[in-house]
Amino acid sequence: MKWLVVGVLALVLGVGPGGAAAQGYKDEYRVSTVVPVPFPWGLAAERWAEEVRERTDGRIDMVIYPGAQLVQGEQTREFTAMRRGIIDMAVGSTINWSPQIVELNIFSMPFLMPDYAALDALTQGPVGERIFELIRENGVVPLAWAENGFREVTNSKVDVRTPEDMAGLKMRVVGSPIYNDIFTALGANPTQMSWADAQPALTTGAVDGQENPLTIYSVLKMHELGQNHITLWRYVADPLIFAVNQDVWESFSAEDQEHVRAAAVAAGAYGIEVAREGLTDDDQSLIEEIEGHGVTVTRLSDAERQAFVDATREVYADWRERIGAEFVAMAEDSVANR
Ligand code: X2X
Repeated sequence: MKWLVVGVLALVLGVGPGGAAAQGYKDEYRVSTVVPVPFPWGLAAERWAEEVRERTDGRIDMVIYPGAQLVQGEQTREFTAMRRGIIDMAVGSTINWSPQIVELNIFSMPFLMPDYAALDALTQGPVGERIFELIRENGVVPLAWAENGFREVTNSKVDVRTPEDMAGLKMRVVGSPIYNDIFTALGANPTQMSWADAQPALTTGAVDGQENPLTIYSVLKMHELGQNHITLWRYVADPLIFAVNQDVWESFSAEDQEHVRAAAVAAGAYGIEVAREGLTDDDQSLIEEIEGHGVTVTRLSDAERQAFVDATREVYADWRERIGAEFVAMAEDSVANR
């Protein structure tokens, strides 16, 4: 009798020896992102879904829900919703998940990563490993990295070359309190809001400025929203993480788990490539294209950049304690030895 019950249960759940696992699969897996195609973030997510569909012969059908719509646009709730199974999967920014995992703020430490090699040294080294471990401990399975990018500061009022130029600028900032601290230290007037609220705020001029990768600036045509002053300062960069709710992950056969992981790794490599296009030392074409719209792009000398570093040192020191001094030291080592 007992074995009959177990057998019936296995049938209902579609699991058990021989792995008729596909029977237990959902018709659709809901994947959360903040921005859609053609932003590099959306392209990475779409590529993941396409590769999974191909590799699993359609057994796993992933549908992208951009705009953080599965959490009503509140992107800082994405991680919790994925942990609880309200969202099956996500390609999420480290910024948006940092309210739940404080160590993710490492990528928001002002001026920690001067270049792409530094960013790679973190995601591909012990810092990245530790972050994946923390995500797993939180009931979510992380698979691979992609990239939103270095976040440059833009506004509709002035060329920003010194921290003093930012005095009183009304800035939209993202959902980790470290951003409020950074912009307050620089003398600006930061307001935290979701991406859903940021777009109308920029359109109506309710805020003077914002900070985001130039791929976001360019796809959104922010020059048409009056964001005519850009300063290249590479103060922080947010990587993206491909992840799956743990129960969903465990419902997949071992073979399909491998397909989903390999597809994420491939989509991540592609996502990083498109996120960097036109923004590297060798290829500045995206920056030049933006300048072609009459936008002023301010490039800081080392000394000028140092003034911003100095102005945010206290924030850095404060967040070193909050994130964990040992972990921050590990990151600093990785950057120094890149
Ligand atoms: O809200 C933002 O600025 C965005 C789109 O970059 C993130 O989700 C972190």
